[in-house]
Amino acid sequence: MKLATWCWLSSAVLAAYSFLVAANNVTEEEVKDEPAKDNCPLRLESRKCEGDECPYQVNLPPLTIQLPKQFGRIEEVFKEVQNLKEIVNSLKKCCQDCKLQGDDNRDLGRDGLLLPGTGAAGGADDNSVTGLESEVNKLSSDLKNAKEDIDVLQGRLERLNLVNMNNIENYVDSKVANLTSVVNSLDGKCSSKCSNPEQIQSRPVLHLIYNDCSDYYTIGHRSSETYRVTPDPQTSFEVYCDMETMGGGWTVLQSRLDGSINFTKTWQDYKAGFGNLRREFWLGNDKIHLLTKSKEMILRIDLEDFNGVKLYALYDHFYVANEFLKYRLHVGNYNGTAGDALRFSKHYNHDMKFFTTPDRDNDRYPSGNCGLYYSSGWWFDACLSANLNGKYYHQKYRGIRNGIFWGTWPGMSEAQPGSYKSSFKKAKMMIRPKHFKP
Ligand SMILES: *[C@@H]1O[C@H](CO)[C@@H](O)[C@H](O)[C@H]1NC(C)=O
Ligand SMILES: *[C@@H]1O[C@H](CO)[C@@H](O)[C@H](O)[C@H]1NC(C)=O
Ligand SMILES: *[C@@H]1O[C@H](CO)[C@@H](O)[C@H](O)[C@H]1NC(C)=O
Ligand SMILES: *[C@@H]1O[C@H](CO)[C@@H](O)[C@H](O)[C@H]1NC(C)=O
Ligand SMILES: [Ca+2]
Repeated sequence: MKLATWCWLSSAVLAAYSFLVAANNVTEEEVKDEPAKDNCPLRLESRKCEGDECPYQVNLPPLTIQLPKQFGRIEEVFKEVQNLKEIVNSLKKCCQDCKLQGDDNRDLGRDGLLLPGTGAAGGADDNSVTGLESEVNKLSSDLKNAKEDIDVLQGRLERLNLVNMNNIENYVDSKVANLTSVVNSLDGKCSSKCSNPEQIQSRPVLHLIYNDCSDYYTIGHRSSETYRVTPDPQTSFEVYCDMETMGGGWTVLQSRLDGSINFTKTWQDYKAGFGNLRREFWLGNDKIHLLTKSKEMILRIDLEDFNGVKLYALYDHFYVANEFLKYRLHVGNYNGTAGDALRFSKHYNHDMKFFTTPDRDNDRYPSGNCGLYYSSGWWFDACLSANLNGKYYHQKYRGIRNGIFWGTWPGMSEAQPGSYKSSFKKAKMMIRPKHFKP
């Protein structure tokens, strides 16, 4: 019976609607910064006092965080959605009443579609049936309108994207990071304008925050060493900085050079990082996430084989998502000499893949765990055209290709199955802000 179909339709619309509202979208939102204030908002003054131990007072500019104005509108949208839900509910109830009525009049009912206009053709029929028909037609068009309204609202919700707390968190983080960098840059400027020139000698050391190695480079540190970075206001940790390659300022994420560290590790190990920063190590997925989240980064991969051939790959964008998103990899355009093994082909592409470890299968290989098979934690596809966390072999090896691998290396893919496979002497992954100029 057609009436039953409409009833079903209305509950389907309801179900679809609640699914859409529940779905969170992870698209990131661009946030525009206001133009910088040119005068110096940071003031350093000494209070009037005797003796040489005078207290200082630092006035920091107030921190105002403006949330996007669409915030107000999301509430509106929720209200509208709530109203619609009520309308759909009442339609549903109406529909059920109609069905009961329809059952009562079953004997008078007809087969076929109840379209507007059929009332005229069925003029000979009982009045109550015609009335019922037009009521049902009205209901069905109301329902159609409601569905269209819901579609429109769904579109608006998707555009707002504000259900996602990550956006807000990123926005606030970027504001705090910006304020910190403004304070850092004012440190030098203000001292010359401060009221008492005697204070310049004794000016207090402000706590400066270095997001990554490029900030150390900027203030004049030129030796490749370990430094403490603070990519996120709540988190700081040691990293190794490469201040030589291509101008310097690189934060090193991974290094292989002698096989002293076993890279067959668990999800938890790859999350926290392991090894020795001055030798071989994996910095850790949480740290890599914070470093790549605080600024837009580029990635450089340096490789050296046992014949002394050195090549590199450069990606003009590099981002690793958080653990909730399984540390999904995002790489930009390739440039370099080693070949684009991260995006080798349609079938072997590590971009946008989740991180997999021997104990956590997030890869695209349905019947097994690539991380377990290749003894590595990596952004496996099904399975690989690159794997810099494979086993360290000191020479050519046979069997499963589970060594350090870069599929576009000259001669690398030519080896026949069962023949000897070559590995790498050195591998290194490092990042630097995209707009950094050494
Ligand atoms: C998120 O939004 C994008 C476009 O804005 C869309 O392509 C994608 O399917 C949405 N994802 C979900 C889970 O709704
Ligand atoms: C901080 O924000 C100002 C504008 O408010 C902008 O000019 C500047 O480039 C930002 N700095 C950083 C490091 O993002
Ligand atoms: C590396 O660690 C894995 C897992 O603990 C172990 O199975 C493997 O034997 C180790 N490899 C070496 C060379 O020690
Ligand atoms: C690749 O990098 C080199 C050196 O940085 C640069 O000169 C060249 O323009 C880049 N090529 C592309 C296609 O980006
Ligand atoms: Ca799998």
